[in-house]
Amino acid sequence: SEGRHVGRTAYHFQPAKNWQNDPNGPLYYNGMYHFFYQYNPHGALWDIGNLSWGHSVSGDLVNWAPLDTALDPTAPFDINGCWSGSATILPGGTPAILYTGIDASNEEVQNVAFPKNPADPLLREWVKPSYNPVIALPADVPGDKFRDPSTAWLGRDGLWRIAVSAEVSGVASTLVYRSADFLRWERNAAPLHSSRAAGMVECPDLFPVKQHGKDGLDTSANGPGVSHVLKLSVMDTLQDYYMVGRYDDAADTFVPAEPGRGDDVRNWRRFDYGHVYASKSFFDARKNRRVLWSWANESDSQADDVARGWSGVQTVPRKLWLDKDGKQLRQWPIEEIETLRRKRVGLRRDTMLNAGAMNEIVGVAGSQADVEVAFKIPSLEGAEALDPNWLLDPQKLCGEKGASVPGGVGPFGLIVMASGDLQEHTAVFFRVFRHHDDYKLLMCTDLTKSSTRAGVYKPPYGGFVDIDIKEHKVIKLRTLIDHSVVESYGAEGRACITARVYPEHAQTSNSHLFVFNNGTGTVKVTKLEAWELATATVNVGDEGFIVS
Ligand code: DQQ
Repeated sequence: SEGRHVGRTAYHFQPAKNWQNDPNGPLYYNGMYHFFYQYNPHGALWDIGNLSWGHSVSGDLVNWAPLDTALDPTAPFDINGCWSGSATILPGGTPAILYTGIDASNEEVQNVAFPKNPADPLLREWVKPSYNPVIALPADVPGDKFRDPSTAWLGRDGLWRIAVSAEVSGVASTLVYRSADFLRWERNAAPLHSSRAAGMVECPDLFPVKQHGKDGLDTSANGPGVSHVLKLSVMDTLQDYYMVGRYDDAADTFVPAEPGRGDDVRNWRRFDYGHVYASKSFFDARKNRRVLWSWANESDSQADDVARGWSGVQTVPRKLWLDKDGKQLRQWPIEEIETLRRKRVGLRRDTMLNAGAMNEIVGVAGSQADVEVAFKIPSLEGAEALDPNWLLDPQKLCGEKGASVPGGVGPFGLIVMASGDLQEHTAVFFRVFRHHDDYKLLMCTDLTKSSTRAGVYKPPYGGFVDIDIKEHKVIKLRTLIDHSVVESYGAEGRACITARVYPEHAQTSNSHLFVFNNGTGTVKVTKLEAWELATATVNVGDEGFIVS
């Protein structure tokens, strides 16, 4: 029906219909990418007792073919739901899944599952051995607070480790379990991380990153030149946070690179300042990179979800690596997305944007595009002074100083998903502030004008970009526009903002795209390229899908 297609994305991962949430068990096996996800096969809403693992396969992380669900709540150890978990490639190359089952007494336990036939390139069927659960609920953990096993990694002692989220005697903890055989797991006395401050965390991810270069590492890699990243999803804010640090596999300890941020995860760094949660990474051995998936929920009403018949998308898979500063991660859409680029338009090199400039980018469909733009700031002189209070709440600052509020250096950026009369538009922009002898770069995605519809969550999103702006006089922005998704990468992947938008005009007319400057100081667009993107084949059936 027509309604189903409103806001449906063209190249973000979605099942054909129904509800999806967390990314689960991404893996690369025998030339094929597998993606699993929290899925309700019975409807468009999350349903506590009805979660299965949806399953799709791909040769390129862009085009996906749907398969039958991989895990369904059918056994005593998961009869009330197959919740989130991860995949691990075992020695010999066979994958294993660890996931949380909600058992017959409504308690969270950890289960294992294996491919029924490892020779099947599609890994269609998964077997849940009857000896499950492999990890029962510990006595000091409430039945509803023990979940989300990570991908396992091997220590030098030859034992597997996994991280599991739990609330232990009221304290949000990331527990580590060890195992020699993947079946019998023993809990470490000390958690990898714990904090009284933030409440329950979910979906822990611990993975290594190279200190130099953009290549990824297998999850078990460690040693000289390797740092680790601990990522936790905080229920309280529904945000993902990470910390870079040193993981010691002898003691199973994680020492943060930025101890000043404390143990309250809410003060750690963010992958994304927008609307994403429950992210999970995997090592892509095919291209030697670490790839991150994240769930972006809908921001309209449940009634809308039901009417459409679906809910939830995944962000574009992102390559992820450690910045030279040893503290922040950089993210970039996997290069395969560029295979969707079709018609290309550009702006004349070195176009000057004076105060109030707003140049339309014509010639590409504004609702399905990939835009890359570089802004050169000739002078930082006019930058507004930063009120120190603003440092605490960049999101609020993005609201108070929106795209229409003139500044000194900025706001400049893109206006996307705009109606012809501009009544509806989403602004993605930067603004530079002077802060003592230094500068701060703010990045925002402002949704307040994104739709004329009421009952839609339309906040301003934003964060400060960790970059030395005196050195980088060129600020780059890449925005992926996909009907109801505006996914932006600021300053070469130093800050990301993913937003969901529901403009009314998109149902009947085209969306417009602009580059703008609303600062008093001129900025120069040294480069602007925009591509219309083709529609990927995402779970629309298996015609044309070739198994190599
Ligand atoms: N969603 C899953 C849980 C996880 C939560 C259930 C995070 O396993 O903790 O659908 O979104």
